[in-house]
Amino acid sequence: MLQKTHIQQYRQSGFTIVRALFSHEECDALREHYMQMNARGDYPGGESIDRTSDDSLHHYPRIMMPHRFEEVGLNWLIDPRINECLTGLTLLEPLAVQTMYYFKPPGARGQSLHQDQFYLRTRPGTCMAAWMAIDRCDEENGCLRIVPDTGDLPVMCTKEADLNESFSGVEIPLPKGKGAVPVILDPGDVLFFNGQLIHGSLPNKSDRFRNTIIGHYIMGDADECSAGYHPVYRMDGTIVEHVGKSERGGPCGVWVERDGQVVPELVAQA
Ligand SMILES: O=C(O)CCC(=O)C(=O)O
Repeated sequence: MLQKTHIQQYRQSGFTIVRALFSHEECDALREHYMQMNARGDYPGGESIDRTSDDSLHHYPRIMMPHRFEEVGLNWLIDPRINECLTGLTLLEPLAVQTMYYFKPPGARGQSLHQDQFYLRTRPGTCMAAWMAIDRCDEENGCLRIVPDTGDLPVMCTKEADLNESFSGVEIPLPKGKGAVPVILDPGDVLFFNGQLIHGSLPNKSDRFRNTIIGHYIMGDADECSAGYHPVYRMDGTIVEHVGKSERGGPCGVWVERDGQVVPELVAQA
């Protein structure tokens, strides 16, 4: 569970890893459950399955928002262990808004570098992610990569991403000297990180899947978040009514050099 060192690391850098928060047996059960859901092809919303495609992601598209239509997803999203970690790290009450299940089969593209707050638009404050490995996640199968020292950035401006490498079309450019580092996780390890931290993943070059489940949370001081993340749930599974819907817009950050250092500067969005 959460130790002082996790809290210190999170406060300094916007992320921390809690190892073995869930057991291997729990991960096996989640994998089996969602593999069966893919085999039945009966999940609503999100991306549709195309078993004839050359793109392995179309055979195993992400399951979006399972907590909205089945208990396994909701129970994971509001699990007391995750609640305890989020509360301990931020000293705020988490409110749950998103689940995603990624299969990331062999050959699948990754997701270009981004910040979650670009999508969630939590105001005031930021959002949090709980990113749990169901399989071992390493460089070969396209583990998550994070960019150190970015946990306190503003929302950064984006450019077009390379769609051969990424299923998402936008990415944050990095200045010279900054780079993403791999986060190697075993089943049941959970990476917690805030909505400012730049992260993403590269393609799965292995012959293994990279199953993961991801939860997103806005923190209890938030008045609003993007419309797509409603309804907002308390960690007891009840729905919160007071959170509004935030609009797109506002300035974003670009990298500029000042006094020999590359720092973000806010500009109006193009
Ligand atoms: O798991 C991945 O490869 C990327 C997921 C991610 O960055 C996200 O959901 O924000």
